[in-house]
Amino acid sequence: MSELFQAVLDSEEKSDLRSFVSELRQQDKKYLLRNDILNVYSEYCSKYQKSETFCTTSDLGKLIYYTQEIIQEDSNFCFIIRSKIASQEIYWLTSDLSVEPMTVQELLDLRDRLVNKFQPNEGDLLELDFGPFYDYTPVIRDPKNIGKGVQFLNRYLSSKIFQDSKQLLESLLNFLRLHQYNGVQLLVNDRIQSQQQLSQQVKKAITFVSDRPNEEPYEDFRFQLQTMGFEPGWGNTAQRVRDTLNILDELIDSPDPQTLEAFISRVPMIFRIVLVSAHGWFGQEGVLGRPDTGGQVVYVLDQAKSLEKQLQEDALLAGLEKLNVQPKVIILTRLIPNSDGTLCNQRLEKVHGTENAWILRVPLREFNPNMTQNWISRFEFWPYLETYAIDSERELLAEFQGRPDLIVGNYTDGNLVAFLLARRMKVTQCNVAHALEKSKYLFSNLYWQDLEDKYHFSLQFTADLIAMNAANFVISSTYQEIVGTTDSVGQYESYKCFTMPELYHVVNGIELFSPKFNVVPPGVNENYYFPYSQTQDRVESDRQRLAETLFTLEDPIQIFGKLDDPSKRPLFSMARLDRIKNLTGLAECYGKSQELQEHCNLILVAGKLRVEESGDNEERDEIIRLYQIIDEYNLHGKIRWLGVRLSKTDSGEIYRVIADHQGIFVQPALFEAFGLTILEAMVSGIPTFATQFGGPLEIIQDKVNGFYINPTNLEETATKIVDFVTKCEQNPNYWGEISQRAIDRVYSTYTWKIHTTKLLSLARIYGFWNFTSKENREDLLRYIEALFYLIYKPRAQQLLEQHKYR
Ligand code: UDP
Ligand code: LCN
Repeated sequence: MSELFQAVLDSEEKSDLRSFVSELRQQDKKYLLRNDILNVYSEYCSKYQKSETFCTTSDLGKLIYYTQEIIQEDSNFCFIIRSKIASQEIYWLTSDLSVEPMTVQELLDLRDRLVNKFQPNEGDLLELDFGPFYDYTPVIRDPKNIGKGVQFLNRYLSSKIFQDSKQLLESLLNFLRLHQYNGVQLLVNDRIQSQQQLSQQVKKAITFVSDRPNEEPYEDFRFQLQTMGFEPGWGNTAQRVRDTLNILDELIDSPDPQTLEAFISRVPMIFRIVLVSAHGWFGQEGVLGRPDTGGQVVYVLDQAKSLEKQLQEDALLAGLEKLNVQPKVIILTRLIPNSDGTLCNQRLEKVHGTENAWILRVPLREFNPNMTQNWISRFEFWPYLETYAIDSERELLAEFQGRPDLIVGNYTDGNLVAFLLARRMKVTQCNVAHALEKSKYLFSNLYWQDLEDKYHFSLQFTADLIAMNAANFVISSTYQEIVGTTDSVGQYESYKCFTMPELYHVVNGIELFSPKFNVVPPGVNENYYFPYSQTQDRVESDRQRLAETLFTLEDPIQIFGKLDDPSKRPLFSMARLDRIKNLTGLAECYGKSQELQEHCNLILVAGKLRVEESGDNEERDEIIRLYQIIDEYNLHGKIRWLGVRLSKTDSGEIYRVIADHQGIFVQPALFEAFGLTILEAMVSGIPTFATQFGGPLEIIQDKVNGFYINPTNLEETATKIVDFVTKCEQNPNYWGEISQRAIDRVYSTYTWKIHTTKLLSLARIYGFWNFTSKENREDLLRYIEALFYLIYKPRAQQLLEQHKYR
């Protein structure tokens, strides 16, 4: 039994537990989440006049602190206790205070009973368990190392080389033999036939290059190396070749994790990358701010540019200049024939500022043209993905003149397409979630049937399970995206065990301790987003035009509101108008605080101004709500709402203009997976107040380079901002100090250079790992395929039938 439960039951606190349980019985809710539990406990503490110390430090207090959920059935309770990150224990507490452990299956049955969907006949429901497939792969032990998969894998692989050097080095040799560029053999040729020969020849080659001047170009001694068994790819100069060979020599003689990583990171094996971002309006202009089109597009576009640059640098350093290597990055997205003035109906578009990065748009197969000719919400996109992947494979093979070396999926749909493509083409698959919807919508799995018409979560969650398990590696923007924090469950963690009543039970949906998980945060595009003080890079006419747009321009088509006093400090936010972004919450917080209104104007860049212009349910609801709040709190004269679609250049300059006015950026989302606007605001030098729920908790260090807010507590949020403003008014340097620290934070931790170097290093290591262990994955992939064909496909087909009549 849980030590905490035991401690409570064995002490005087047993009677406190009894009284607390009786409080629980009074609740209307039968399913309490952590916040509800803490509220009941705090009420209990005040009702029974418990001391502060008792409430927090008693065993009962600790038990409550770690309890994530309590479910009541009759007069009994199920407690889900998460005293450690990424692990949960389940207990059944009966009315006479006896405690029994519960199995995951019992918990899922209980949840089903709660919503009257219990299947009484054993065996009626499919049970999904991915656990056994991870039994033979190494797993991380300490939860704090979750997300550092590659470090772990390097340690594991190098120790295997150490223990079983013959087999792994043989494997390494075969791996090195594999690499070619446009039919030209790289690294080693047929002269090296065994690992002993490899070892001998490496030493010989080191002696040979050591006698040459450091800077001598590789081409000058290429043929001598060739006769020793070495082809291009070791370096561009004698020094670089020597270094690479030395690293390999060390790896063969005394393998250690750093040497393995250093060596594999130099292997020229990635030249062609596909980034799949299937659903949205993917373009370079005029697409951001639409309901499904936000950070993912920004992320993928910037990542493509940065990857291409890094691949070029790597190819040069590897000595491949004469092979005329042209790394290519393709962003694969859907072609939208009715493209609303964007280029989304164009098959191929070059990514600005690159030599060989492209947006390749593949249309959906013609079905009901009302659907396939237009934008389709991400919640409705599922039926088209399989044929889309098949068509895309053909187009990609033609564009690359061969197979890609890495496929990166984005969001559930892109990850599913990445899985289908990677499976067909036998390529390394990487997943990026951006935001997993399951944790965004409360109880979305338990009540999936009620939500199905609108959201089709049965397809989305099945696709998530498929893609995250199939991926060779997953990159997440934060640690908590994987396993949350001490008091909140991670996004991936929420797939560990859950019920989809009457569809399936997931008893082990993902191995969170798998080394496949790696935290690699994105950066910010420094050409567009840079500090306001970098005046030499700013265009004065843009500054003036955007200042006017923000504060004074009268343009009722795109701008709502006229400010009584445009010189007040701007409280600024920019986001898509969806419910979770909670701009309406920010407006309400501002509306309720007279003090905030006295000090600041509220300026929002958000979606559209008119319901009739929106095709999205949530956006429409938010528009209506925002107008209601403005009227209810009479915010006329204090608020500006810009329903504009900004170009990249303008969106960068807008932040800087806000910073010129010593403004504040607020990100009030109810949950934010990462939050690129936070990076953009911070690098521009705006002190930023961001939600404490999600990624911002890792981006910002509270009160050092920004501030956390709890967007559900409007009064506290307003007070925090007012306190900051007051402090700035008292101390003229304060705003500048926070501003500078925000800038420093981004440059030290969130750049695309850091991101792509890490990503490419991961791709190489996982490529090697995949090569050495591939036979172990086939059973997992077969299981996943069964899930795809037996669950996903029939449901997608049903949805397609519904689309016939749209
Ligand atoms: N954005 C924009 N115009 C808008 C709303 C958002 O240009 O009206 C951009 C914003 O600058 C940022 C991205 O869209 O680059 C939003 O990314 P974030 O990660 O903050 O949120 P998401 O929309 O992906 O949930
Ligand atoms: C999706 C989100 O919801 C944001 O939190 C991220 O910043 C964005 O994607 C980019 O990853």
